[in-house]
Amino acid sequence: MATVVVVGVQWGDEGKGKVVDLLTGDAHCVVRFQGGNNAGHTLVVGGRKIILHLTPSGILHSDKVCMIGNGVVVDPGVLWHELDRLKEFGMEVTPDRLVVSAYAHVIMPYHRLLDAAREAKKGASKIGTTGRGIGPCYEDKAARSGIRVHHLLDERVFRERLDRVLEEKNFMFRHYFGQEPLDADAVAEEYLEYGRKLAPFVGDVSARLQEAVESGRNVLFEGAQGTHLDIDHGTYPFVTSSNTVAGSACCGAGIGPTRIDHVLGILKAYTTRVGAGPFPTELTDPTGERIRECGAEFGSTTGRPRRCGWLDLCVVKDSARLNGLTSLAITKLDVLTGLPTLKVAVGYRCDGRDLDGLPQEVDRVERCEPVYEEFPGWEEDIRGVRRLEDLPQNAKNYLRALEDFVGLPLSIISVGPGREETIVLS
Ligand code: 2SA
Ligand code: GDP
Ligand code: MG
Repeated sequence: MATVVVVGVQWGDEGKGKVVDLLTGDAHCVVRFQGGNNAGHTLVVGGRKIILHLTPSGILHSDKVCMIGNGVVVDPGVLWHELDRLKEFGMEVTPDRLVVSAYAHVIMPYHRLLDAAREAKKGASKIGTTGRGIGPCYEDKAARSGIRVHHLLDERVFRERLDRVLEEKNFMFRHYFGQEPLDADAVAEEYLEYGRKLAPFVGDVSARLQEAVESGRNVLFEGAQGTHLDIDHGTYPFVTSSNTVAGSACCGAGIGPTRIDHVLGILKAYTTRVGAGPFPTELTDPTGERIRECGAEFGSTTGRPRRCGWLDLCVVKDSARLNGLTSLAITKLDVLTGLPTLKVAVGYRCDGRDLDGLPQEVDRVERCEPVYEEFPGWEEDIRGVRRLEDLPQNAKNYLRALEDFVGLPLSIISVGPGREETIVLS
């Protein structure tokens, strides 16, 4: 296995959590490198379900180390809540099992307020963010006015930075958004307390990774959101505020590109998107409804209904290029059971021209009409299948066409949410 970056190749919620949990069995450590608690990664183990927002999806393996890299934005209140939930789940997380980078940026209360206020101001043209303060936190990081985890550990430095940044934020709240300003003392008290609790978990993720890699240990890098939500390569401005592509693992964890051996792309057997933005193969008809119902397609963080549509192989092919994928894992194949015909987009018609990839500009994507290939479906329940040869022939044909079109092999086929509901090919 060596070092593997796992990324979603669509618009998120491909089932990255399930696959990372499964692969953790062979890994030494699992690292998150971007995003924050906008992510919702679902694990179903022994019939019990847990949704992780910040903690890497390897955490249920009690002998593995999980790390939150510098590229992640950390809401400390959410992290504590999650660690409490894990304790209730029977998994106590101690500092020898979770390392939080000192350089990760902290989501502050004004980030969450700004996220909501900006969305409200945008009205109908809103992005449909998760409201977790992700964008405003990354903004401050780029503006060099962010608060990093290590700042929480030094009262004087923290207070100085907080006062400076709050002066500007409160001006905005008062004069632009017409809202009450935040009280610096109350914020400082709450966050310094988080700092005290976090202190034993804070460490040098980059150095720990170097150590692991040099001793030949297997490392998993767990992407969040999906390739087409990438701030540069996604359907801008309907994207998240971090780079979600595999290359981001290097800067978001502090490891060089020569250290990455494989990139595994996770795709769903159909497509979903939550939030606004173009989605050429979206189904707004009873078939879309049926997929939402059978696939339980509701946001793992916000509970919002996800938009559903046919598999778009152009989107997957673009992701193969953007991430340098070496193999694919397909999830939720079971959800397609019972659909008489399956459609798959293999190109687009846009402004009278044929295209084989998604255009970069959102208004052009909106004018794209998918060109579909059709495949006959299957009726058999496949959730109990554990070997490729036992899948219905039509399911095998669907998968073969996918591999041929994208030019990559499938290494995992997931046929249910449970860890064991999986066909491992290589
Ligand atoms: P944000 O909050 O600033 O990152 O939102 C910007 C866009 O990114 C999308 N986004 C997501 N899309 C899919 N899944 C995500 N995680 C949750 C889940 C989402 C939920 O696992 O279901 O519960 O609603 C996620 N996080 C961010 C978001 O919808 C915006 O389009
Ligand atoms: P992530 O953000 O990529 O980790 O995905 P989410 O956890 O947000 O959404 C994926 C959903 O699909 C979760 O509810 C998973 O439990 C579920 N899931 C994952 N793989 C499968 C599968 O093969 N079949 C079915 N039916 N559900 C799956
Ligand atoms: Mg999710």
